[in-house]
Amino acid sequence: HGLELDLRLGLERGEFALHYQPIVTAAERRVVCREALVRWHHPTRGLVPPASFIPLAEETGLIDRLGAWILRRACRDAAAWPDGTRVAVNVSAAQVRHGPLIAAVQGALRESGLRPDRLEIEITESLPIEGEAADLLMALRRLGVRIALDDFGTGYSSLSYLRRFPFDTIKIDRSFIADIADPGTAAIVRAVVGIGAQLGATITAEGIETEDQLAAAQREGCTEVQGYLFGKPVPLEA
Ligand code: G
Ligand code: G
Ligand code: MN
Ligand code: NA
Repeated sequence: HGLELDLRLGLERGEFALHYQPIVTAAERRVVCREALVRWHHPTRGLVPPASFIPLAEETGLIDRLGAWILRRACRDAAAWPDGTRVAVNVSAAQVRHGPLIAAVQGALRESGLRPDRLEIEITESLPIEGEAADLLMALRRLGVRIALDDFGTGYSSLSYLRRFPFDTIKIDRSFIADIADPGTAAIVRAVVGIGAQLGATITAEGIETEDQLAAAQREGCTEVQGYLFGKPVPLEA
């Protein structure tokens, strides 16, 4: 597999970079977090999007090394942010299932000196929270790291998921925001906000692209928002 070899070489040659997308308060649009999104600057293929190499990295087990690099880089970057904002890092189900994720998180925190509660790990409903995965997530949480549920509402088991783990943040999938002008969809968002409040979780609305969507998300009670309206993923310098 040509791309697999390239992936290995790319890790050695430092071809990966992190882009960051801001997450802001709904009320004041104050930046509270930045989500790290990995990019691959391939020498001949150009910019390869994560959807084209994350699945391959998962299949080949390279995700553990790539994931460790992402965590180290994100924590080091965030430690230098003077405003004490959080950094969010996406983690694949494969990393939680069999990866040495705890050691990677601990190493990244120790090396960077980042306070654990400034790191938020994003997982999706594609990860069954049971057995070792549940233990690992709880261990992360005991380190003081925040755990976010990404793309909430797109899986087949959204509600039972909330029962299985005390998430610090629930990110409502952008498909709900795209359709929030519909009263039925707005009612679902409102209900999720209510559940989140009872559980003590922060509710983030993803994929806000227009002022109308922002107004609606705010009206339904979302406290944090993310989307192209506030900024696309960009290199740290930007
Ligand atoms: O940035 P972009 O919209 O191309 O990201 C597409 C998807 O790739 C995201 O939804 C996310 O699930 C995944 N992704 C992006 N960055 C990372 C990362 O650092 N680690 C993992 N595991 N997945 C990522
Ligand atoms: O699955 P995850 O939420 O991690 O995916 C993050 C990706 O979602 C980002 O890399 C970005 O490309 C995409 N994204 C972020 N904000 C918006 C938005 O406002 N509109 C759309 N269409 N995509 C977005
Ligand atoms: Mn995410
Ligand atoms: Na998402």
